[in-house]
Parts: sequence; C-alpha cells; structure tokens
Amino acid sequence: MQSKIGKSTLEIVVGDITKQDVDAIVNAANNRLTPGGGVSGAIHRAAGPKLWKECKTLGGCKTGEAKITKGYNLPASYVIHTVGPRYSGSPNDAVKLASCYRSSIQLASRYKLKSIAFPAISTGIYGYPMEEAAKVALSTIVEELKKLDSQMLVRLVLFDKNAAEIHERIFQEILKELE
Ligand code: AR6
Repeated sequence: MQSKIGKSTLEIVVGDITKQDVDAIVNAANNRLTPGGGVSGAIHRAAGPKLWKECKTLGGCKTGEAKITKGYNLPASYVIHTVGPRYSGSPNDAVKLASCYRSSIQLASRYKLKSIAFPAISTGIYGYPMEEAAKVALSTIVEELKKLDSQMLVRLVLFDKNAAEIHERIFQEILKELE
C-alpha cells in the first residue's frame, strides 16, 4: 500500500532490501559498522567488500545516529547505516528507534536523495517486538515527511507478509488520525 504524506509518498512492500532500486537503502547496523548478520550481512554481501572498507573509515556509529556510504554493487547509490536499540522494554527504546528513522531521513534530505528504503530496524537480532517497532517507525516517518519541503519516496521493505500486514494496519490507523 502507499499514501501521500505532504509532498512525499510512504509505501509498504514485502521484499528484499538489497534489491531495491532507490537512491539509498538503510542498513540496520551495529555500533562498529561491521557487516554482522541479518539484513546488514545481506547488504554487505550484495554490495561487495568495498562497503566494509569504507565503513572501517567512519569511526563507528552511535545508537540512533546515521552515517552514509556509497552503495557499490547494490542497485541503490547509497547506504545509510543506522544503529537501532537492542530492545530492553524501557521507554528509551522508542526514543532511540525514532531517532534512527529521523536521522536517516534527514541525512537523505541533506544529500538531496529522492527515494529511500528502510527495513524494520531492530526487529530481528535486536529483539524489538514488530508491532511496537512499527508504531514508532511509521509515526516518525510520517512526522518527518510532513516537515519536508522537497519530495521523497520512503519505502518500508518488510521481509515477510506478516510483518507487512502489521505495518499496513498501523499505517491505516495513523492515516485515520491524520484525517
Ligand atoms: N530485506 C529486508 N528485511 C530483511 C532482510 C532483507 N534482505 N533480511 C532481514 N530482514 P536484523 P536488527 C529483516 O536482525 O534487529 C546485525 O548483525 C528481519 O526479518 O537484520 O536491527 C547487525 O550487525 C528483521 O525484521 O537487524 C546488528 O548487530 C529486520 O530486517 C544487528 O544485526 C531487522 O533484522 C541488528 O539487529
């Protein structure tokens, strides 16, 4: 599904983030920006070894912050690396997760990128419950897109149908509140 938010568009799809033909894909990274497993391992495998070479020069990344590299062998020109929180059940988890989405969109905007694809940050190895994470992700993306002067396509790429359905339901609820 997709919907207009201000001048921009937010869409939810089932798919593989490494295959997305957008200006930037977002990596659910760790603080040292090492390739790791999960979506990050898949992105590094698809981008090739030059991605890790560039990551090594960046001095890591703090939780909730974002750094940008080239996309190398990926269809996307750039990778935005952001580090989600490990789920602990404290209110700070949502603050940090929101900051990942906000920082990534703001970085994309500074680079004048027109399209960005996100995975569901923190919902794998870092253990964030999908529904709780979806609320934070979608409300933050909507908030950022409303503020944006330029046009941007934000695509949330979920790995399976169940995750996509959760995101679609929560997105509908947020859209209703916006009416
Ligand atoms: N495309 C889209 N989504 C994917 C893909 C893919 N190719 N592969 C997995 N997912 P995770 P985290 C989904 O664990 O929880 C790494 O080792 C997956 O189903 O990749 O933020 C880092 O180095 C899940 O819903 O990220 C860190 O140490 C979501 O992507 C740590 O894992 C995120 O799962 C970060 O953990």
